[in-house]
Amino acid sequence: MAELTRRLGRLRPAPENFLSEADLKAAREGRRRFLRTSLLAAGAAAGAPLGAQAGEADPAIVNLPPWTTSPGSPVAARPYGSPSRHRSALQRRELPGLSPVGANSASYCPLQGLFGIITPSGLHYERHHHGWHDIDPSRHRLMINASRPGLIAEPRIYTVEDLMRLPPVSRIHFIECSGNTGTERAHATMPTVQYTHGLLSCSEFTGVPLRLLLEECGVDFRRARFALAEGADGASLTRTIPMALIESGEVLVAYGQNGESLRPENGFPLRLVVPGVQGVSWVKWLRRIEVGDAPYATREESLHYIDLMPDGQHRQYTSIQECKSVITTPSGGQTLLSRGFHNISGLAWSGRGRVTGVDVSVDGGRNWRSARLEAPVLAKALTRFNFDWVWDGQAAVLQSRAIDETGYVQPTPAELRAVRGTGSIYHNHAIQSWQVRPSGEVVNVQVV
Ligand SMILES: Nc1nc2c(c(=O)[nH]1)N[C@H]1C(S)=C(S)[C@@H](COP(=O)(O)O)O[C@H]1N2
Ligand SMILES: [Mo]
Repeated sequence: MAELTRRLGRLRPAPENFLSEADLKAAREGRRRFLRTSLLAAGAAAGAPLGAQAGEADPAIVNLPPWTTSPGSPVAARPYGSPSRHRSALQRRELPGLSPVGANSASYCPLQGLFGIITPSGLHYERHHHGWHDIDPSRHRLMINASRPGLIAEPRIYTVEDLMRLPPVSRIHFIECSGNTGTERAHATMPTVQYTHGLLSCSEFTGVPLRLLLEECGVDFRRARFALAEGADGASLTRTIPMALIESGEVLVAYGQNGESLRPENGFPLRLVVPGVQGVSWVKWLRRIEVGDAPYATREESLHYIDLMPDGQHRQYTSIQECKSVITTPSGGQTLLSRGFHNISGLAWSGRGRVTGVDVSVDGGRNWRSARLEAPVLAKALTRFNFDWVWDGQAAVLQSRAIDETGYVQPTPAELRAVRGTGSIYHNHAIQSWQVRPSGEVVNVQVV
């Protein structure tokens, strides 16, 4: 970890901001103007209105820009659209030194630059145990079989087209790697929210409830209490899924993501969607479901994805991602360029259902006030919250604390450590703190 942190020290903060250098320059100029205006309006407290006085000769108003005086690009210039080049700094990023092999690695979602709750598919975080493939869907199959006779009436093999002919459902859900925020379990390490919380994304997934397929195969649900999901990648990633989750109808065999087919990195042509459950169970490039009557104790559930508890025992088959939240703006690596009004914005989620509230503290957890939850607030999906804040230029520590419909309150790092210790790298869902320095710089700190 020390090595990792040392390497990270070399990361330049600028690319972690979603603002381009030009944006930052403009913002700094705006700040100078702001200071001038504040001086003029002597006595006016923090909270001076944004924007310049219209009397000022702003060249962006006075001179007609080329986009007003010339024709734009033709409609057919981009058969498949892409983001503005002015937002090219907004990228998923790999953690330097996390893995010596790019095919067994992760990329982090730039949460600091996203709005609302849906993750653009091209910025969805990635975690591959053995790299990704762009699988030819015509050569892909989903087989459903059983570990022993009697659990299923008829094993079946589905093509992707077969599945797309069945009645589809579309649902918005978050997916979070259980290793998300794992680096922060003992102390603050990562410089930005992208690296502390970026193994998190939220999409609208479209597919077929797995229950429907199992019903078609005549599964004996009284005896088949578990299912094994298997991926077609070289990792042959396998995870046990409790049948109760499948019977609830929530588990999907998905082919759609945000209105189009899954991206290859996210499992095209088929992936399992297991709402509320840790990312590893959302098997990508799904090729097989085996129904059985006992958990499978695969490599990914006996060697990895187990939680070492303070008493030396391992928790196995942990799956639900607990209630958690994080402030994404302002967050580590960003800089507040002026005193005055700042919107504090963040994300909250719970693997157990809906988020019912988010509290925000600007003084390191001494005082809390409720944040606004923005619609829609959906079960097992990201929820966006916003909070009005006037920064007085003093040091501040920003925190958010989420509560879900089961009444579970997101714990402090100390509370979580008291029950879980620091041995596990998984399931750290403790409160995150960002310190705002008088200089306006925002840094990762841990308040226990
Ligand atoms: N077949 C297969 N499925 C997989 C993985 C994998 O390596 N192979 N990685 C798992 C892990 S650990 C996570 S966190 C999620 C990541 O999904 P994403 O890459 O779409 O974000 O996929 C899971 N499903
Ligand atoms: Mo993961």
